[in-house]
Amino acid sequence: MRFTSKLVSALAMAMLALPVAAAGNKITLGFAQVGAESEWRTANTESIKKAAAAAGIDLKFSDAQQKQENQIKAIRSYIAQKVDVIAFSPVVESGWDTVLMEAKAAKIPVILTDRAVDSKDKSLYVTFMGSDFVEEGRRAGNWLVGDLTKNGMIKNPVDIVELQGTTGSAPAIDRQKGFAEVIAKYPTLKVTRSQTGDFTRAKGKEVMEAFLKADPNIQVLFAHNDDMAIGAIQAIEEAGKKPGKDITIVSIDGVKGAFEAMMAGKLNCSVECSPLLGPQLMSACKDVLAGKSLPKRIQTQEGVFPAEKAAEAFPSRQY
Ligand code: GZL
Repeated sequence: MRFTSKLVSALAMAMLALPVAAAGNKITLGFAQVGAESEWRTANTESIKKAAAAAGIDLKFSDAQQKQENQIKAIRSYIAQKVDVIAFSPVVESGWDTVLMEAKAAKIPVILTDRAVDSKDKSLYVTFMGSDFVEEGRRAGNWLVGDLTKNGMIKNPVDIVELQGTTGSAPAIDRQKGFAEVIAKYPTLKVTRSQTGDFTRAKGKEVMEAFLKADPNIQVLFAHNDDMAIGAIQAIEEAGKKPGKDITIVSIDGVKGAFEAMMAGKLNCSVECSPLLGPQLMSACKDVLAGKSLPKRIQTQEGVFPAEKAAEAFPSRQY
């Protein structure tokens, strides 16, 4: 008799310890999105919303207009609403420890998607799922070296300008690092100007206009995302030059607008960075709440699209 009652009370305790969601109720996910700054972000938001609906997960969603204080406010409101799990794409790497400790104190698991944080305390989040941005920068650099070698230009001095993503963001920091690592091996390749275009078309165009005024000999543009490259293409055309011919352009994301620009001969290469993280995020939410352990890092797999491959690949693109 004593043994049975002990077993019953142990089971009851175990049930109490499980999050409510795991007991068969609908999971509530609070997602704090960066903003709506680019085609990539729009596709990422769509992937998350569609995947939540398909997974039967109740999604609370906020758009921070690329402001960290708005993301922090949103995370705090999810904590107050006692959601089952929180996920977000940190607009910048730093300044998250305090709010993540509040989520930890409230026993709400946090999943990082797309961008990473620089917190030393890895216990503040369950997993980080997203691309390897340093590798994306290397791929852009390696494509450029291959293209310049093929065109017999690698031995001559080449002026490269760089449109950086949002200052302090993981993709901007890491893509710049990866690209610089590759071109450092070629003394003729120099990044003569590098400035943030904040991942938007408008800012990319504005900064490229300034670059063109300052340096009429620009031969290459490396843009940290396709939206800034598309803005820069407009600036190059308005300056009376041919984008993709007078100025070689390599960018990152692989969005529809980039494929259209490549098929029009205005963009030379787009390194893929998949925004389609929704399904992976929803299964991670379910696993966490079911008490399963997740790897600290879940990396998305992606490729490189030179212009000559764009037309063939375009019909099967999902974003
Ligand atoms: C990368 C993502 C970046 C995209 C931009 O994973 O965070 O933010 O490259 C987007 O297009 O704005």
